[in-house]
Amino acid sequence: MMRRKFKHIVILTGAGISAESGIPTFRDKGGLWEKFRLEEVATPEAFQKNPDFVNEFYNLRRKELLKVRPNAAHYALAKLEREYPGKVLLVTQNVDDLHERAGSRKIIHMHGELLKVRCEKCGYVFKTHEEIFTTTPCPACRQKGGLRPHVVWFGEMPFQLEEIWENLQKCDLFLAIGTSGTVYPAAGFVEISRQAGAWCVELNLKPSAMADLFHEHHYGPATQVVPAFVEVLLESLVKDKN
Ligand code: BJW
Repeated sequence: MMRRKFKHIVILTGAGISAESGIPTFRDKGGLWEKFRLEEVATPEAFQKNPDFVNEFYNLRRKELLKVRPNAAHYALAKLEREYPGKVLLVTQNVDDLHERAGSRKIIHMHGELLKVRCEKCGYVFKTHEEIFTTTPCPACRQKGGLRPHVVWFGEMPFQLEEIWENLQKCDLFLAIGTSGTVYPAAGFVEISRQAGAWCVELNLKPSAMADLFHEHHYGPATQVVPAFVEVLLESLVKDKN
């Protein structure tokens, strides 16, 4: 790895970082898109056409999320945020809360959060561990039929993009972890940060669709490659001091 002290790190994570916690990815063998057609569960049109089916998909995943735990990769990134003297921003495409449970605090959920629900009638967003149905009233406006998962479907605008862009323009180290590099705008983050002069590193089980754009690659399970990479980053600080 290029040994230097970075001032501003942006980390993008995808489903691969949570795979070893027991949450299926989307596009791998055995992934969610093998069992569900994405057009039937991850678009606003699908929700409009069949809200009960889409709610059931998310109710099921919400229930499964409550059974799993963060893994060594989530903990390593939380340690990096705590111990690294520069700015560390975590941008996740994941809707799970495993980064938070591991201790990460500066985090943007660009594709939303599974444990949050939004009312389309009044805009109220709230946390819940419960199932939601078309018959569930909104706790704020009491209307029925307006609740939906607070996630970003295809064709919808990801959250906090402006803040992400600003950080990508300024960062000097960009890490992409466990993401296939096939869903935009996240897949394009490596190009933006690279053009801004950042050193770009991919950590994944195998090369992603964007692999050629990274300066450095570490392939293997996230629970192994992420903690090892974080240790090297933190050790380089100790060496600098001596
Ligand atoms: C491991 C591992 C282990 C496994 N250790 N690694 C043409 C060009 C450009 C854009 C478009 C286009 N046509 C359409 C679009 C737009 C569209 C898009 O990108 N479509 C593509 C399919 C082409 N994008 C959108 O619609 C987005 N919105 C948008 O563009 O708004 C307009 C806009 C305009 C201008 C500027 C900016 C915006 C919204 C995208 C929403 C995505 N939503 C989902 C569902 C979220 C809710 C839910 O969870 O149900 O988000 S889809 C799904 O894919 C989910 C994920 O966050 C996302 C990315 O998946 P991810 O995380 O990469 O997972 P996988 O499964 O693909 O990969 C796993 C990886 O892990 C693999 O590489 C494995 O090797 C690895 N792995 N085990 C380490 N143990």
